[in-house]
Order: sequence, then structure tokens, then C-alpha cells
Amino acid sequence: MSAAGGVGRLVKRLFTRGDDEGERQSQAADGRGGRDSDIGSSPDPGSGPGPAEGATGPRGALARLTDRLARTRDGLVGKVEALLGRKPVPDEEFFGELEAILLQADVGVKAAARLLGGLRSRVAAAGPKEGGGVPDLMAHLKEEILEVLGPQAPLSRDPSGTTVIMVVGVNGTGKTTTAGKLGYRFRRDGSRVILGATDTFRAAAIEQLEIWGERAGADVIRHEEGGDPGAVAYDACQAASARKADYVILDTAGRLHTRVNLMEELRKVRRVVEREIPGAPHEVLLVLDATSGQNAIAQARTFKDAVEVTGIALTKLDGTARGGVVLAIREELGIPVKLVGIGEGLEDLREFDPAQFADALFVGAEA
Ligand SMILES: Nc1nc2c(ncn2[C@@H]2O[C@H](COP(=O)(O)OP(=O)(O)OP(=O)(O)O)[C@@H](O)[C@H]2O)c(=O)[nH]1
Ligand SMILES: [Mg+2]
Repeated sequence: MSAAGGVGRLVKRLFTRGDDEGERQSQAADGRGGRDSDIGSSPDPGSGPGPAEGATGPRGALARLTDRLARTRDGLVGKVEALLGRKPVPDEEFFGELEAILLQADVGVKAAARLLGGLRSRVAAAGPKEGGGVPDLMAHLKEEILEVLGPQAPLSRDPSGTTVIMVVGVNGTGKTTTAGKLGYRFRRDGSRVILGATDTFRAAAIEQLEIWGERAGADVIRHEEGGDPGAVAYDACQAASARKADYVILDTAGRLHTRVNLMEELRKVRRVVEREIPGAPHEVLLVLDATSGQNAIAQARTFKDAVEVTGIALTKLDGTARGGVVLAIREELGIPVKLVGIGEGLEDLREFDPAQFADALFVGAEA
């Protein structure tokens, strides 16, 4: 994909609505995500923040999440229900098949073992019901999933100064999109936001962030392509002080010429913000693509060691049946998932709420 083509496609997709089911499926199949964007339903795409009606209230939020997690729900909870239909008595074969379902949904070996162990104990404690089945098995599974997910981990912020968030990750995971959506969220809450184009690797990356800045109503600090990311970070911090910004969000590069250089550049950006703003960076958000499955775990290990990641933004949960990876991340990395991306629209970024996530997964199930 050419750089210009990438931006062109982005702009086109930002301003069009793909209601056609075939389009959804082909997008999902090629990893571009799936569902229609909510952008097209906004009255005027150029008029800054204007949340789609019904998308932001608690019920609207759950409904949208439920819609976007449909593939994972089918791949995980739907399959467990089908298994229970065939095998109402949870014997060894049942647990074997359940393990296979969990692994297919990318729950990971460790989290799957924990879930199965917990479920076995609950099943043993509950005892058989009349006719041989186990009462409330889906409810037990949901409880176990909630235990693995742990409590909600909110984003850190400095309420009296500027909060600096570095957005890092390998190329294509959704860093720029996440930085833009996050900026929009903060703007919608009345905060002043500066987006820093510290990904100077490609001109298109800078333009892409500028488009998001316009959409979100946030200022963008940029230099030319090939510029020093540390200098952009410095300017973004200076601008934040001058304009009394509440947030600086730095979109960083996903690739440079070698991996080693990338990590060095990220550490450099980090040192700049540490020096310029007290307590910064308040968050180093690692963006992981949920469709990349266990690969995401390997990426997280590399970044965790190199740049002190404080939280994960898990994107493209709408485009995959393998959303169980959220459990693998929690269990294997010990880094909290703080944000989830559930589409390409402005509204499609959520603070990760384990209880709501579980509710969306188990909606309609006999939990
Ligand atoms: N369906 C879906 N698509 C997403 C989501 N987040 C990002 N994307 C798409 O993923 C693609 C890559 O997103 P970018 O934000 O450009 O990724 P990046 O990490 O900045 O990429 P580089 O700058 O090349 O490293 C774009 O087409 C986004 O629209 C999401 O939550 N759901
Ligand atoms: Mg980018």
C-alpha cells in the first residue's frame, strides 16, 4: 500500500459508511476490521466532536459493545453453549473440548488452564443436578472469566497539570487511530488536547494524525517527515505548557530501520517528556491488534522490557473471533488492558470495563 493510498483510503473510510454485510465480512477477513463506522452517521464530519445519538449512554454503550463483540461471542460463548447442548454432563471429554474452544479463541494456555481449573472446582462444589447436568455452568464460566480479567484499570492522569500519554506499538496495530480516538474522548469531556506527531517516519503518518486532530478538535504539533521525534515531543510539551493543555498524546512510529533503533527512539522521546513535564509520561500505552493473536503477546514482551508499558490498548476486537486474547494478555503479561478498540469510528474506543466486557460476551447466554 502506498503512503498516499493509505491516507486516501483512510479519508474515504472516515467519511463513508459501509452498511453492506459483504463489505463487513471482507473487511473482517482481510484484517481491516469489520463493522460499519459510526462516522457516517454523524451529521457533519467536519464539525468536530458530535457523538452519535444513543451511543454513549450506558445502555447504548453496552449495545454497541455487544454488537462489535459478536464474532468473539460466537467463537467463545456460542461454542460453549453448543457444546453444552451436546454434552450436558461435564465429563473429561467436555473439559477437553472446552479447552480447545478456549485456545481457538486465543485465551492462551495459561488463562485456559486457570479457567478450566476454576470451573472444575465450581462444578464439583455445585454437584450434579437432576438428570446429570450442572446448574448454571455458563454463569460459573462468566465468573471465572471475570476473575482472570481482574478489576478495571483506569487511565492515569494528573488532574492539576498536563497528562502525557505515549502511544507505542508495532506498525499497523492502530496507534494513530487510537491516539485520535482518545483525543476525541478527552475533547468531548471538555479537556484541551494536543496530539504530537512523533511518528516522523512517513509523511502520510503525520497527515493521518492531522486528519484525526481535525476530527477530534485537537491541536496537532508536527515537524517534517524524517524529523527528530524527540524534538516533536519537546515542542508538544512546550505547546501544552503555553496553552495549558490537559493532555498531550504522542503518536509514535511503529517501525524505523531496525527494531533496536525504534526502542532507542522511544526511550529518547520518553526522556524528553520526563524532563519537560512533571510525572510524565503518565501512561505508556502499548497498542496491540487483537487479530494478531498470540503474536501480540510476543510484541508486548519486547515493548514491556524496553519502554515500561503502563497499559494496553487492544484494537480491532470488532474484527476477530479471537477476542479471548484479552484474557491471555492479563494472565501472561500482568499489564492491564486499559482501552479497547471496537471499530474505526471516533466513538469506537472504550475504557476497558471487565464487567461490561463479560456482559457483552454472555448476552443471551444462560448465565
Ligand atoms: N476494525 C477496526 N479497525 C481499526 C481499529 N483500530 C485501528 N483500526 C484500523 O487499523 C488500521 C491501522 O491503523 P493505524 O492507526 O494507522 O495504525 P498504526 O499503528 O498507527 O500504523 P503505523 O503508523 O503504520 O505504524 C487502520 O485502517 C485503522 O482504521 C479498531 O479498533 N477496529
Ligand atoms: Mg500510525
